[in-house]
Amino acid sequence: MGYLGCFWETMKNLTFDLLAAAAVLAMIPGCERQAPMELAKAPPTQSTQSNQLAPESKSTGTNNLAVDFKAELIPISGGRFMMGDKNEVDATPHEIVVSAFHMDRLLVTQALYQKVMGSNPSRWKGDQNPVEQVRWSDAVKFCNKRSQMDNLQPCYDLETWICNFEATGYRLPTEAEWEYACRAGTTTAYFFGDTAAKLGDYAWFEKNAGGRPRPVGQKQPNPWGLFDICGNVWEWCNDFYKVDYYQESPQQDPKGPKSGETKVVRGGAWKFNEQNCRPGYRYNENPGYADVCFGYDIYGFRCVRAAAGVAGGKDSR
Ligand SMILES: [Ca+2]
Repeated sequence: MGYLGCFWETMKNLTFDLLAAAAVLAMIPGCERQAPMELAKAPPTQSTQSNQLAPESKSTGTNNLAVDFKAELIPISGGRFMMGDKNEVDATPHEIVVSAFHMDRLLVTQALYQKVMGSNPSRWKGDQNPVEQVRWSDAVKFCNKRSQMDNLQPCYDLETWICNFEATGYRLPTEAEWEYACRAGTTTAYFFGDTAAKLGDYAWFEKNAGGRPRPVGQKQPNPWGLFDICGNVWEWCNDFYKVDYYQESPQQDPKGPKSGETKVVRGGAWKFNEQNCRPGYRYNENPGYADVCFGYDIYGFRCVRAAAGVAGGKDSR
């Protein structure tokens, strides 16, 4: 075999190896959308903010941000609401009843994630930026670890990934809880009205984010005090996604299908448009159970806890 033949043989093997690697990744749930090329073309370009964990005291008084950064939970009273968005094929409006729970008023920050997990997977580094490049499986591991740090009973079985809703610890919101909290008693397309005209007052999205996620808590909260509930990063929910789930879901505290390929994410993100930031808009992503999969810099989360598990309403970190 001549030089050229050897070259082509090498190229063929190389191509085969790449295809094989891609095929292996594609077979693992959670890897379809985040191909290695996607990561390769988008390296962290800069990190102007310190990657070190800020002392707690740094979060108060020294700037004009709307909130300090304690991870406080907000009590959400139970109630009844119309879940869905009439403009979406997978979100037929229907009445749902949600029990009381408590929800993080802020997205999980990189500082909190670092404190709990000892690592920070985010692409866009910054203590008060939302953690991103977290898979669903990373988010639930965080929930369990955070529960243990607060002497609470972890909700997740990390072998079956099943959530124990009776446990006192942290978990991801159900899709219904997330939408109920986001709508905050409103019945309009957005919690501030039927058009997106004021979205920039409440959310970081493609028109104002400047191509990256932003520190949490800088925009106005929704009527129930939840910051960045629309935009900034998509928020992992506990539920599996199913396109026609609303046709079969129970009216009281729906918890999603028993099984599925993908998990629900909600709320839109810094590189998505106004429509994606609607409270009723459903999106979904592979959970990334396997370690070879990568997180994506548009996905983050906030935690909830059962109302009964929160003593005296005082819960902060
Ligand atoms: Ca959000």
